Amino acid sequence: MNRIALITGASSGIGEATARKLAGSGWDLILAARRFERLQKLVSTFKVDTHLLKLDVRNRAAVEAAIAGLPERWRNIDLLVNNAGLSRHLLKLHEGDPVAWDEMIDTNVKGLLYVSRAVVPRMVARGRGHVINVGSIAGHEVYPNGNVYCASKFAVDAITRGMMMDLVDTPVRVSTVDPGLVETEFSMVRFYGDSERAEKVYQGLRPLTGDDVAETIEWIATRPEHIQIAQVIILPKSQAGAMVVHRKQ
Ligand code: NDP
Ligand code: 8X3
Repeated sequence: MNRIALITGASSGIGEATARKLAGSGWDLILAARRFERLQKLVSTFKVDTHLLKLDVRNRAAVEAAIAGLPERWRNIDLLVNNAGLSRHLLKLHEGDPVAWDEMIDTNVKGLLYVSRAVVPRMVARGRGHVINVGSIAGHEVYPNGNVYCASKFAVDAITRGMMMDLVDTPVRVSTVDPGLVETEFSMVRFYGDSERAEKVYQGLRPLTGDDVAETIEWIATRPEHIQIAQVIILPKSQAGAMVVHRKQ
C-alpha cells in the first residue's frame, strides 16, 4: 500500500498543487476542504486512491468526528499537511473587523490545532509520521495592516516549534514551510472577490506558484527519516522580506 497523506485546504492553491504533486509521486490522499465538489473534480484524474472529507477545520467536533470516522484503510496517516488558511482585509486594528479576526484565528490557528490533535496521537502510537505546517513570511515579519493575519502565522510558527519539542522523543517529524507571495486565490479571499485589488498584489513581479510550494513540501516529506527539515522560507526572487518587494514598472 502507498504512503498516506492528509492535506487540509486541498480545494485550491497550495493545497491543491500539493495534492497533484503527491498524487503524481504515488501517495494515497485524504483531501479536506469545505468545497467538496472541487475536491471531487480534482481527484477525477488521479491514479492513486483518494478519500475526500467535506470539512470546516474551524469546527472541532467535525474535525474529531472526521478523523475518528476514517475507514480502517485510511487510518495510518504518514503525512499531515496543515495548509487550510486564509487572510481577510488589510485594516488597522482599531478599524478592523472582529468577524474577520475570528475567521483567521479559528482557521489558521485553532483549525491547525484541532486537526493535529486528532491525527498526531496515532502517528506517535505507530512510531511514524510527519506534520508539515504551512506558515508564512507573515509569521516572521509583521507588516502594516497585517496585524491579526500576521499574529495567526506567528502562532503557527510557535505551535510548530512547540510540536517539534513535544515530539522530539518520538520518530514523528515536524516541519514548516513559510512562503512569501504565492499567486493563488489567497488575495481574492483577502479582498472578498475584488479581483482588481487582488491582481495588484502580484503586479510587476513573478510570484511563486502553488506548484513551487508543493515541490518544497514534497521535498521536505521525502528526506531520509533521520532528517527533520525544521523550516523553509521560500520567496519569489524579487521579494526580500514581507515588506521588501521589487516590482518592474
Ligand atoms: P487559497 O485561498 O488558494 O486556498 C486556501 C485553502 O484553504 C482552500 O482550499 C480552502 O478551501 C481552505 N480553507 C480555508 N478555510 C478553511 C476552513 N475553514 N476549513 C477547511 N479548509 C479551509 O490560498 P493559498 O493556497 O495561498 O493558502 C494556503 C495556505 O498558504 C494558507 O494557510 C495561507 O495562509 C498560506 N500562505 C499563502 C501565501 C500566499 O501568498 N498565497 C503565502 C504564505 C502562506 P475551502 O474554501 O474549499 O474550504
Ligand atoms: C501570505 C503572504 O505576505 O501576503 O501569507 O501575507 S503575505
